[in-house]
Amino acid sequence: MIDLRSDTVTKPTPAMRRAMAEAEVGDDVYGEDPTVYLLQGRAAEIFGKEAALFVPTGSMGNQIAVKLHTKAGDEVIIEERGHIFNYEMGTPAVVAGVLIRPVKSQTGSGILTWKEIESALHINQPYYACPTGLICLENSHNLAGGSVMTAEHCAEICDAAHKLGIPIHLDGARIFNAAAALNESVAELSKNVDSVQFCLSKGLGAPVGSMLLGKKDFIEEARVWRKRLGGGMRQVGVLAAAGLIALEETPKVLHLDNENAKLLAKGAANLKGVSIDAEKVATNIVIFDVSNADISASEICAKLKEYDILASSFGNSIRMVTHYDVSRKDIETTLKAMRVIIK
Ligand code: TLP
Repeated sequence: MIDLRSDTVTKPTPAMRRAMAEAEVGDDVYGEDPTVYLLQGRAAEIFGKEAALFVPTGSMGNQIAVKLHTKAGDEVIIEERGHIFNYEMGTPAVVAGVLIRPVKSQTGSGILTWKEIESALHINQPYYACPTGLICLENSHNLAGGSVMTAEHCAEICDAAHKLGIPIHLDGARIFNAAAALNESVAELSKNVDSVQFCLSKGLGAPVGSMLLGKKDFIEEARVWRKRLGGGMRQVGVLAAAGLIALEETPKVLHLDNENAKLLAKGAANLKGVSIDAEKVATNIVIFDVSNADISASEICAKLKEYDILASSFGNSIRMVTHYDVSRKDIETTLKAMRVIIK
């Protein structure tokens, strides 16, 4: 199988499996798991943040951040295709009692400008408007085709928001892919944000887990909310051990996933009825529109399956995500199959 549905499908590498087998563990709810502490310390060091917390999923990391930065009745500004808004099951409303104010990115890149954010803010408004409590950014931006935000752009938004007393949370599920594409450190890409979440279990290849980072007090509070939400895990060093390897080793090779995505996008762009601007594919996500093809997106995915290739369709679009377990040869095989299917 060539599984391009997501980078969440990677299997732990032999080195991860060995580390998991040998991990020193303790009860992390008692704060006694040495491997979790190592991972949290290392993540905080890499990101230049005061503290980090190991959480089971990216969604939990994001939602704890939304909860901690806001109060019920606040509004949260987010680009309209943002994951926190579209794919986290309404949790901001359920857990934090906040409203999402989705904002369209006029360029289509998914990367909001400060001007776009500013026009959606509610500050010092009459009593009937929901005050803006938080701005959420996403880098890379999943549904916008893995687009990236530069460190300068993020810093500009943070500066302007902070002047108004509004915090910023960064959903950096794939921030290491963005860092590889921009040739920038993840610390720079998240420098001025109040909190950042990144996933160990996506492009980095670990089987489970995400990290939430921020100030020490914020992370202590996050620890309470993790437990409240059922995310207090016990001898979880077995997972943190894989996470440590993912964090140290995988960023060195992520540029390959980005290059494979580019190759895939270029090949897809040449097919009749397929629309994608391959030049804009910067990281490991490739989303293309097939409305002008004589076969639907879901039919294309069903046919690809006959070639042992998995991809996801939504509406008239298909998403393919490259990762550790997909080689350049797999991309060539996929393009070959697509050339037969999309005539
Ligand atoms: N994204 C998944 C699906 O939920 C769509 C995927 O296959 O891409 N932020 C971003 C930007 C994400 O893409 C995801 C997962 C998350 C957060 C949530 O991470 P998990 O799945 O660990 O809760």
